[in-house]
Amino acid sequence: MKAGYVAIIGRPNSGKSTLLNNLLGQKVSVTSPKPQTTRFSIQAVYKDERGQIIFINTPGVFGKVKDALSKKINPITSQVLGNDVDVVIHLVDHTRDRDFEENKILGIIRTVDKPKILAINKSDIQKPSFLPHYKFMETEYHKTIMISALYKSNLNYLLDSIFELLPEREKIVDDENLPTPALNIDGKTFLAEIVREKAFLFLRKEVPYSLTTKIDAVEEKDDNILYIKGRIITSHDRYKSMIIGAKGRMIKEIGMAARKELETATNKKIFLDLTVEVNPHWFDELL
Ligand SMILES: Nc1nc2c(ncn2[C@@H]2O[C@H](COP(=O)(O)OP(=O)(O)OP(=O)(O)O)[C@@H](O)[C@H]2O)c(=O)[nH]1
Ligand SMILES: [Mg+2]
Repeated sequence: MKAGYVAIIGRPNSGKSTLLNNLLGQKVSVTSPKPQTTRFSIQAVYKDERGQIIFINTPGVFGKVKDALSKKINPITSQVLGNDVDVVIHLVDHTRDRDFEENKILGIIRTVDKPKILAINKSDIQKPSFLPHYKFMETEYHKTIMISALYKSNLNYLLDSIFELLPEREKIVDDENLPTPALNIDGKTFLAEIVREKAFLFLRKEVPYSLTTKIDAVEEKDDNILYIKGRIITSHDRYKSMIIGAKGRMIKEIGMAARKELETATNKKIFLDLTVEVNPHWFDELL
């Protein structure tokens, strides 16, 4: 059989997490319209009769790194590529101009001597398009594929192309009874990510970047109810009041959206108890 590690690399917001989720057919990585949603690399297994692919999703590489959070997040992609990967997927968004940020990624990718696929995402959008800017890069890649990660178009062709490039090898992980869809995060981290995703969706401007989320307890009560206790931790008092919102409306909205999604995913009734606290040093503990 074929087996190997496949890294998904690209600038923030190009659709890497959306692509991973839709390749797998289940959500393992949170997504949002805001850049730098993903903060750590997530590994997940795809398998079919041809073999096994361990996808490694990465956080988007920022062009200009100024803040403490980006400084922690930006090197992750280079670290992933420093390990053994068999194929690299460079995901680009043709609806955005190819600027120095994309060149920075290209620079990182050029250091890797492995087969590379240029996947041009968001093919469902016609305008604006900077397609010629990306087509120009084609010669550096084994293959160029137009896809829509969101609408799942051409993903089968992308998978075919990945399998073609992967080596013949035995299974890398035992994929029969994986406890969580993603290999390197536990259940509580996954729940915390869902809450963080909703915070990214509802909160504006810099507020999502001021916070992280933690799940402290998950208890199963007898009548199919899951009791989840979580915290949103932010760096400043002024953000805390924005996260809570007038009359507690914002935190309620975030909690409700997270609860709905978790109920669908687990098929259980969820009781989600969310509180907000301030800790200016939460960056230090980031994975
Ligand atoms: N129209 C369209 N939108 C897409 C497509 N793929 C992703 N998106 C949207 O682009 C935005 C960013 O998607 P993500 O998957 O979070 O992007 P990412 O590359 O993981 O972003 P970071 O984690 O911040 O690096 C979301 O609003 C997605 O819905 C696509 O094929 N077509
Ligand atoms: Mg992402």
